[in-house]
Amino acid sequence: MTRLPKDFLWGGAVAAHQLEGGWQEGGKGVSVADVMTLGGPGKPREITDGVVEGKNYPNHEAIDFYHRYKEDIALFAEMGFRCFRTSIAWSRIFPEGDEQEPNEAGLQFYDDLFDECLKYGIEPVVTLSHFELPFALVKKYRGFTNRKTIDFFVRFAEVCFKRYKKKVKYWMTFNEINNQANYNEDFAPFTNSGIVYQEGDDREQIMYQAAHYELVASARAVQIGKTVNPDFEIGCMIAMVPIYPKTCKPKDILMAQKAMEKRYYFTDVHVFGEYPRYMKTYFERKEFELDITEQDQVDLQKGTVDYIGFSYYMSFAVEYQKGNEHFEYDESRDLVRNEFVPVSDWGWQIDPEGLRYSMNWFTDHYRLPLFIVENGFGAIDVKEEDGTVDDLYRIDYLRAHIEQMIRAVEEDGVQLMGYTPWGCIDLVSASTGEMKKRYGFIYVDKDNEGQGTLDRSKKRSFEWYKQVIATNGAEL
Ligand code: P53
Repeated sequence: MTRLPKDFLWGGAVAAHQLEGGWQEGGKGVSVADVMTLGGPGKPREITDGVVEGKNYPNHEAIDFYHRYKEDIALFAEMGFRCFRTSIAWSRIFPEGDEQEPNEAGLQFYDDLFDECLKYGIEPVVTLSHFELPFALVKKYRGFTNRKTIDFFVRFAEVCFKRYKKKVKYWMTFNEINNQANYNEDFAPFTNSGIVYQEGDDREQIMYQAAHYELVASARAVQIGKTVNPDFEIGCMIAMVPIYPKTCKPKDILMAQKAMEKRYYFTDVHVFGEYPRYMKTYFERKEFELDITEQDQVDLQKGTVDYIGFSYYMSFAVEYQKGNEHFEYDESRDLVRNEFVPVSDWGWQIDPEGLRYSMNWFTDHYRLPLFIVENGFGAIDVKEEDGTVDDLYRIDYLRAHIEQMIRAVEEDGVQLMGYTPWGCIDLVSASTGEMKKRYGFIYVDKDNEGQGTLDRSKKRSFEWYKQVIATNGAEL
């Protein structure tokens, strides 16, 4: 047997907007995910100003989990899931985001969903904000660029904590809060924070301000959560993409170190309740004027997280460019190909050892338990006539990563709570809006254009993962 704990949380992960559909059911409001069209590899999703007639919005129907969740959870139970990570679609609970009172139909939906999980002994693991900001908050307040949005989030979090305090123990506040470190592209600032940039904006400064309000909102939510139920485990959620130096030239090493700071300082604030010195000196040098009050600093200190939830798909590499005197990192400019690892069809660099490296890196820096809440391989699957999919490539990817994960626990002593591979059932890709980029153990019959029966069928990886769970990772 492996040395993973007996109660290790094996499961799977999804996000409401990527599978539920039912975008107008039960009084749900329009979310940021509802105004993003279909994109593709190298073709960013268009962000429209509201829902525009005639465009393809893949999240509107998604895989119709809203109506089919019982069937899907039965399949998760068959695989032996001990937990199921999903998010609560904010705009089901507060359709416009700024209401005083929550929407009962939305709350009831998640009561039913969590009951269905608990029926099988599956522990819900819940993300509060997973790229699902009510779109009205974007229009009326410019999303998280506005301090008022802190209060809207905190109200939403409090309602959820109170309502589900007996059903949900594991929480996360903001999904992949650090994606927006990539502020020169539109996708991450919009999905993380509801930022729609205007001409002439200082994109970087605006991003740091919005991220600050989110960090404060997270800390205030943690404080409230702990009073609602002291047994809650509330974590942050970081997109871990370790950044390697291209070579061992000292300038490449420094470049990678500085790039890591810009992508991961978010974790320092979540865990230590204060900004690291390198960010304070950076803000000073750039003369950013950020609204960070004394009360914010108190709140950050009082609302530190219990664990680090993170996603891991790939690693990056950077190279120092002449003239970059301060080793400034621009994710849309500075990444280079790492020729020592293969890439997926979507250009993601596959690097299982990077997972072990990341687990050590987090533990060395923060000394908190970790929870791998996303990992997986987005690939094009071919469905056979009998409905099966021979996805050996997915099994290979997951096996290689689980091997490294177990080595980090057994050989490096990392404390790990669980592992929930991404998109355990096929769903809409976040970055491209495609159905074709599949992650699931369960195939869903639907294509990029929205055609298909929505029928579910088991892939080869279904039985494989079931075995992995049954043997607690011993048989891969
Ligand atoms: P898709 C970028 C880098 C790493 C993870 O991604 C990312 C992103 C943004 O897409 O997102 C996470 O669907 C995210 C999920 C998402 C999943 O990774 O683009 O938390 O919502 O679906 C996979 O292939």
